[in-house]
Amino acid sequence: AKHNYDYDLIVIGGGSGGLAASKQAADLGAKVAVCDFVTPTPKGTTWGLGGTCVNVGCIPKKLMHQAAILGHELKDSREYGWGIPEDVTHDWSKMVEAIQSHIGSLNWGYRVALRNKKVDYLNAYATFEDPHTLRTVDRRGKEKMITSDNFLIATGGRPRYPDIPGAKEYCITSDDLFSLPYAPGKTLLVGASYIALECAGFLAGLGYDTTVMVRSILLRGFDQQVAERIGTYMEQHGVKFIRGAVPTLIEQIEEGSPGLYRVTGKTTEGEEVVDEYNTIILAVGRDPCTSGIGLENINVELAKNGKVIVDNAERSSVPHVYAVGDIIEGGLELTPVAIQAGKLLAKRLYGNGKLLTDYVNVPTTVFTPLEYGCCGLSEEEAINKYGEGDIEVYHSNYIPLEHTIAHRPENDCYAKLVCVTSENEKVVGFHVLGPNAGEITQGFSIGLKLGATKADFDNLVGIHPTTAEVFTTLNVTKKSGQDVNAQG
Ligand code: FAD
Ligand code: NA7
Repeated sequence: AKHNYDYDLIVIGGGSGGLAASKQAADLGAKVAVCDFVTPTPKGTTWGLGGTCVNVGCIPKKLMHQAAILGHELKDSREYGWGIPEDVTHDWSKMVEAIQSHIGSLNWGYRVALRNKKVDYLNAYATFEDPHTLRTVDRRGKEKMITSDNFLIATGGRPRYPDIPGAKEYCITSDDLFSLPYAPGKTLLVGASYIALECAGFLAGLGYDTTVMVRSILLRGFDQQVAERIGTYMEQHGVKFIRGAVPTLIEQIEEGSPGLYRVTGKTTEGEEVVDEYNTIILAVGRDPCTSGIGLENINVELAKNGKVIVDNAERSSVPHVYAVGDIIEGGLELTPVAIQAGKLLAKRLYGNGKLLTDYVNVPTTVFTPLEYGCCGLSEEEAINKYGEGDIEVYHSNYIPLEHTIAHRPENDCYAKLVCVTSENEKVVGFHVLGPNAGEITQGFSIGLKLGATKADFDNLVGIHPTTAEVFTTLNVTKKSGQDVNAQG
C-alpha cells in the first residue's frame, strides 16, 4: 500500500549531487524537497545554496588560480611587446569581491532553478527521526517534521582540524579562504593534498610569502613522479616546503586582520621547527558529514572513515535511503561525479533509466601553477595491477610555443602515457603537466574510456601548434632511459 508521505524524495544537501538529483527527479514528475544548511566555520564563515564546489571549492579556487595565472602572463606579456609597468600590484579584496559576487549570482540561480522545477527548498539542517521522517531546524531554531518515501543523502564533507592547541581558534581552512576580506599575508598551508598545493600555488602567484608543511608525500594517490615535478616547479616559483613535519602548537602573537601567529612543528626526526605567519590554512583532509544527522537512528551502515556504504546503484544498507557525492565509500570526491551519480540515480528511480554511474577512468585535474591533468592509473598503480614487466611508459618533456618567446624554463612541462604491453599497449594512464592540462585531459579521457591503444594515439594527427599534440608523437620509453628533454 502506498503511504501518504509529504514527498516522493527528500534530498539532504543542496550541493553538486543533491541539486542534480532533485532537479532530475522533479523533471520526471516526483515531488521533491531539498534541505540545505551550512554550519558556520569556527571563524563564522557561511554561504549560500549550491554546496562546496560553488561556494568554497572548484569555482572560487579556479578563479583565484586564474588571477595568479594572469599575473604570470602579465610578466610574459612584456616579452611580447606590452609595456607593463614594473610595479603592478594585486588587490586581494577586489578579487574576493568579484569572485563572491559571481558566487552570489550562482546561489541565486540555483534557488530560481529549484523554484521553476517546483522543488521545495528548505534552508534547514536535517536529521533522521525515523526511517521516513526528518526533523529540520532552520537558522532561527524553528523545527519542522517532514516525511518522504525515498531519501538521498548528499551532505558532502568539511575540512578536518588536527587535534592540536590553537587549530580551531587561530587557523582557517578552504572554507574561509575564498571569502577572506583581507589579504592573507605570509601564509602557511598545512597538508599536501591537491587542496593545499592549489591554494599554495595561487597565493604565491598573487605575491604572498607562502610555505607548505608536508607530513609525508605530495599528492597521495596521484602519480608520484608528476607530484614531485609539481613540487619542484612550485619551489622554483617561490613556494617554500617544510618536508616531513606536522604542526603541534599554534599561538597568537598579535591580533588583527590578518594577525600574527607562531607555529611550532615537529619533524619525523623529532626536531622542532618554529616560524611566524599571518595566516595558517589547514588542509589536512576532509570529514564526511554523516554524523549528527541521525543515521544511527535508522541503521544506515557506515564505513570506518564515516562514509556511507552503498552498492553500485548508490543504495545504502537501508533500501529507501541512497547516497551520492563526497560521502560515499569508494567514490571520488569530484563535482562532476556527484552530479552524474545524482542524475542517473533520479533517472533510475523516477524514469526508466538503467545506467549506473561509472567510477572508472574519471579524468581529473590539479590546478597547481603548472596544471596536472590525469585519467586512469598512476604509474605506481599500473605496476601494482599489471606487474612492472607488462608496463611500458612513453614520456616526454615539452615546451609550449607560448613559453618560448616568454623565456620560461624549457623542461617544466611533461607528458606521459602508461600502457599495458600484453593488451596491445592499451593506454591505462594518461598524465599531462602543463598549461591548460584540464582542457587537454578532458578530450583525451574519452579515448581511455573507449580502450585506446598507444597505436591509436600514434595514428591520431596532431593539431599544430598546440601542446596537446605531444601525445600523438610520444616515442621515448622510460625503460630506454633516453633523454626526454624537449628540443629547444
Ligand atoms: P557538497 O557540494 O559538499 O554539498 C553538500 C551540502 O549539504 C552542503 O551545502 C552542506 O552544507 C549541506 N549539508 C550537510 N549536512 C546537512 C544537513 N544535515 N542538513 C542540510 N544540509 C546539509 N571538485 C572538482 O570536480 N573539481 C575541482 O576543481 C574541485 N576543487 C575543489 C576545491 C576545494 C577547495 C574543495 C574543498 C573541493 C573541491 N572539489 C573539486 C570537490 C567538490 O567540491 C566536491 O566533490 C563536491 O562539491 C561534492 O558534492 P556533494 O554533493 O557530495 O557535496
Ligand atoms: P587527503 O588526500 O587524505 O589529504 C590530506 C593531506 O593532509 C595529506 O597530504 C596528508 O598527509 C595531510 N595530513 C593529514 N593529517 C595531517 C596532520 N595531522 N598534519 C599534517 N598533515 C596532515 O584528503 P582530502 O580530504 O584532502 O582529499 C580526499 C580525496 O579527495 C583524495 O583522495 C583526493 O583524491 C581527492 P599524508 O599523505 O597522509 O601524510
